[in-house]
Amino acid sequence: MKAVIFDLDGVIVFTDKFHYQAWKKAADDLGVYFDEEINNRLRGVSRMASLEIILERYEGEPLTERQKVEITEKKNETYRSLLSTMTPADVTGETRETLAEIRRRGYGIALGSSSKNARYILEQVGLTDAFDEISDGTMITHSKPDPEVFLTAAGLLGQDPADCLVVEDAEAGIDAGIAGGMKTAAIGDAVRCGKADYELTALSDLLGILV
Ligand code: B16
Ligand code: MG
Repeated sequence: MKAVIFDLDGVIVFTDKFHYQAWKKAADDLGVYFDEEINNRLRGVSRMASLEIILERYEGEPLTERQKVEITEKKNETYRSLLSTMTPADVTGETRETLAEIRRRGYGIALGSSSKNARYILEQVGLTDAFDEISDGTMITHSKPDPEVFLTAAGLLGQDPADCLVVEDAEAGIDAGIAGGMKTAAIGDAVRCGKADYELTALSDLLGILV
């Protein structure tokens, strides 16, 4: 392996609670039931696809595409105001040291996130410089499990996908890595799917893989 492509939410930072609060507000406005379990299904999924999952329980008047866009825009405003409270203290020392050591060992490092807020989050937590390249939700048309975000990252790094390791917390992300012909490492929730080449209990486990 020559490079590592990291997912953001659920791997480097943990913004689930903010997504939950913002989607809960949107769901309450729509009169739709929403809980943590439904929120877990939104992991790694794009903003509009997340709304479609929430609307599975919607029983009101059919919504137009324009209304759906307005709902996602409003959700994003709530989400960004919550993100504005993030600071460098929201990234663990273990995460910072693991990224720094991987760089020291000569591997390329990229971000491969579905989020359109990825750059903002990295700025908030002071991690922008830890990545050589950033591929995010603003640069792709197909969301995970499509491999586009990871293939874009590999392209920016100038690496063959087969030489890249994708680190993911979502099954959709592991599927995307596999579809892109990359090696995959699962952490958190994604371990349960049993599809990854490596299963991590902590991010620093990567240092035992990337020798
Ligand atoms: P945004 P990741 C994903 O980020 C999140 O896991 C997912 O819950 C979210 O819906 C998606 O980004 C889009 O985020 O609304 O900020 O564009 O895990 O791929 O880093
Ligand atoms: Mg994730």
